[in-house]
Amino acid sequence: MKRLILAAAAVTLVAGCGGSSTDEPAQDKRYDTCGEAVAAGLGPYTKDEDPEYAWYDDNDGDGVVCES
Ligand SMILES: [Ca+2]
Repeated sequence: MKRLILAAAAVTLVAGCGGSSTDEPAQDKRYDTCGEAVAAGLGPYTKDEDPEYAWYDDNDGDGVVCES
């Protein structure tokens, strides 16, 4: 009987540690080009604000990608 209790405690511990991690900032799906991202309803991404900014080329250098 004691062994059963230990097993139950172990399961509880594992379940407690397996919670969803919401610490990481959620990022949008990555596409090859801004055109695809915009077509998917994503963007725009701002420099120093959105991690997705680094994925795309800021051709006009205004600190925003996937503007349209
Ligand atoms: Ca831009």
